[in-house]
Amino acid sequence: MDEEPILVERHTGYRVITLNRPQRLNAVTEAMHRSLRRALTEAEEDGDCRALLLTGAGRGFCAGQDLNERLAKDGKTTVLGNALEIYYNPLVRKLRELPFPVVAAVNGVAAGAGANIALACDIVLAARSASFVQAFAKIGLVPDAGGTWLLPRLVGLARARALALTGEPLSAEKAEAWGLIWRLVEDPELMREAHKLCAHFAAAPTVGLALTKRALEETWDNDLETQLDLERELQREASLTPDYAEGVRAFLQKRPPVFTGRRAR
Ligand code: T3D
Repeated sequence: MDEEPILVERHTGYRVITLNRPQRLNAVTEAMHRSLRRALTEAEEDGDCRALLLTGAGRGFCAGQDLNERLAKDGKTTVLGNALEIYYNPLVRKLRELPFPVVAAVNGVAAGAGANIALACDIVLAARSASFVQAFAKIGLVPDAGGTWLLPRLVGLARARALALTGEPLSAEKAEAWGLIWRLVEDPELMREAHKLCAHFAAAPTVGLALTKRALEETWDNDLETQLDLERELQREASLTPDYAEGVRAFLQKRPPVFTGRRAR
């Protein structure tokens, strides 16, 4: 029987999704896309899930699209576009829109769409041995899975251009120094740190964090006036949550807060 393309673990308050094709550095197949979509929807619909951890099995995080699916027996390649519309674009949108933090634990090489899927997550931790490769340039493609949007915003146009046009690997150390990722972690510590972060989010004021994600997502397209209006609206919504009331009470009573992550008061 074929191995499962992803593995899902349930922990208290969060889930872990592991891309699971280690012999192919977790290159993405249609079957993996379908499983991933299902797993993300289930996590979103589970009111007790307040964070998500995405990682890869074996020595890689994800080598992007499985190129075996792109070469037909007659040696011809597939015309692309549909695959992005059907699989990659909804995946990136979903990662950005999930109403809780998504942590990527990049355990090894992240290439092509694999790199940009990692960067689409809210917080990226990378093992020292990991690297980020905009591999598209090596096979005549354009960075996708949000890469052309994210890269210049994260590292500036000069570095984004060089990464995208050369396809040179970027070490985790440089990725951290350039602000491409949140933090580099020594290899043996990676999963412990990633779980620690998710456990923290599992006890956090989830609705406030979801609204924060939205504010940061929309900031790129807004001028200051529009963003101030958005902050007012989101803050109004946040202030209606029981977690806000609990946060204020706990602060004034000098005790740790107990957040439920629930929406309505
Ligand atoms: O098509 C669409 O739907 C549009 C969307 C496109 C999105 C994309 O992601 S396009 C970009 C696709 N990805 C790549 O071009 C990366 C290809 N891989 C590599 O360049 C290298 O494997 C790495 C730099 C990622 C890692 O190099 P290395 O030396 O550490 O490992 P390796 O020996 O190259 O790979 C290990 C095995 O994984 C190897 O198989 P083997 O020889 O042991 O049987 C290799 O063929 C396989 N593998 C790695 N990447 C892919 C792959 N097999 C299929 N597809 C891959 N993308």
